[in-house]
Amino acid sequence: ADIDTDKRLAAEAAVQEVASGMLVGLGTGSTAAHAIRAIGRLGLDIDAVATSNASADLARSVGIRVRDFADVARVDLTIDGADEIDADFRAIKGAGGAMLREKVVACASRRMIVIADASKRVATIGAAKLPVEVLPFAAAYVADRITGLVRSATWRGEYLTDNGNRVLDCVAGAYHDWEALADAIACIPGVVGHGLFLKQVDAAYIADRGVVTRTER
Ligand code: DER
Repeated sequence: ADIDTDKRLAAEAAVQEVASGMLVGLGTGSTAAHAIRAIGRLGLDIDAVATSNASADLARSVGIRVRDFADVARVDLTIDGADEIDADFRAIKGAGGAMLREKVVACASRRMIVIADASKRVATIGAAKLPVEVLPFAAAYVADRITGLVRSATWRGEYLTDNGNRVLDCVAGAYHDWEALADAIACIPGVVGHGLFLKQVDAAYIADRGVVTRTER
């Protein structure tokens, strides 16, 4: 099976956990898009919240009722992709630029599942760039502060997130204290989000050449 088929298989396996009456968090990216389409095909009586405008549009296009997350405090189940996920269920997310809303929805979820093809499964996170969402007002200040914390930090051009913020793609390197790094980055005033998901993931569905493996934290 090719990579996209694996993404679809992982998504379709995870979507079996969606039940009528649930409020479901919809992730962002190409793997999450497979989950959104699969949920649409199930035709269940669910409400959804989306982690990006793109995912909200896709969900509505396949008949899923999407609510404004601002009106919602708790989510039953969130299904989302990742750039990397390791054996301790630590993930790096944000290649798609949605990590701030993804983090909020993941933290509001009773259960959060990562779906991915095998290329995302790593022994330990850190090879993938670590995206940091930055308030434009604070751009130069945050870039200066973050340089002391990571190996390198590069602006994702003029890209703006759904929240109107900019993104610094950081190379953390073979870090050992990811909690300390996450805290240090998060407390820089002007940083509004980052892609380290160290505690949010409860389970993973990983597809490798047509075979899906589910693991639980
Ligand atoms: O940006 C994100 O967090 C996405 O979930 C991303 O990490 C995964 O995108 P993909 O499914 O297209 O690889």
